[in-house]
Amino acid sequence: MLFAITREISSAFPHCQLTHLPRTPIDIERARAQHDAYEWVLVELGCTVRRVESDANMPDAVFVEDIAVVFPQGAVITRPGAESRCTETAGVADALARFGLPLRQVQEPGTLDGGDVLVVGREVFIGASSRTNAPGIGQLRRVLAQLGYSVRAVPVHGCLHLKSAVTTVAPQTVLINRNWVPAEAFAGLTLIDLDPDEPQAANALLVGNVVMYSAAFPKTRARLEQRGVRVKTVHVDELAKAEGGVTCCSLVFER
Ligand code: CIR
Repeated sequence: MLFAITREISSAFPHCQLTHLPRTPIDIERARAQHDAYEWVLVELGCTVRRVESDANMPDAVFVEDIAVVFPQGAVITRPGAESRCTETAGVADALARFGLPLRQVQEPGTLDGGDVLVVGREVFIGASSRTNAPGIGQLRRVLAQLGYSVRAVPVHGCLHLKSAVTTVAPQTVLINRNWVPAEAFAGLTLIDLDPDEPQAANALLVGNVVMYSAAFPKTRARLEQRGVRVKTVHVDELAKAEGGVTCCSLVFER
């Protein structure tokens, strides 16, 4: 069965972390409505959705992707690179434990955000970003080596996470912004470039054989469809004001 863990939008959401975007007013009710619609699309795509509660001490909790990396053999709870987000780990660990998944945890001095982890088959790309440091990458590399995955560290510049710059849209195929990550790191994969007018457009969530994708990027969407990718659009512009995209709002896994 396919599951998706999501997390309630905190009442403190307007006080979220921001790194590359200026702060603009966030309409929390509109954000919640967009988040509900996002969850319904996950259901349409075959997921059973489990929404974890949040509270006023975790403004960024909705971006649950950053708090864990889930593999069929177990999950790694991260140690988020933004200190304000460390309050988020316990609730996600509890939720994942209910699925019977063995849990490991990134330890100090490592920091790692799940948004920096891109799995393509047996290969795992980990972004060296402002949130994910070398000890964090080293710790995940050791865990994944035991599970038979190879790991490649990728420098990330100009955006928050690796998955702001590159995501999977079909088997062995990624959508990429080459200005933020070096394309050579993904040699051997099929690369689809985003439309240059839409630099934020690389974040797509592949569920089964359908890509969930923000309605804000029609030009890149057309490119994806020309390449035979099936796309389902969602309106997530209120969530994007907090620097989140479609991958950030769920942890999707088979169980
Ligand atoms: C943060 O800065 O942590 C949040 N405001 C946005 C996190 C987005 N997460 C992601 O791209 N995986």
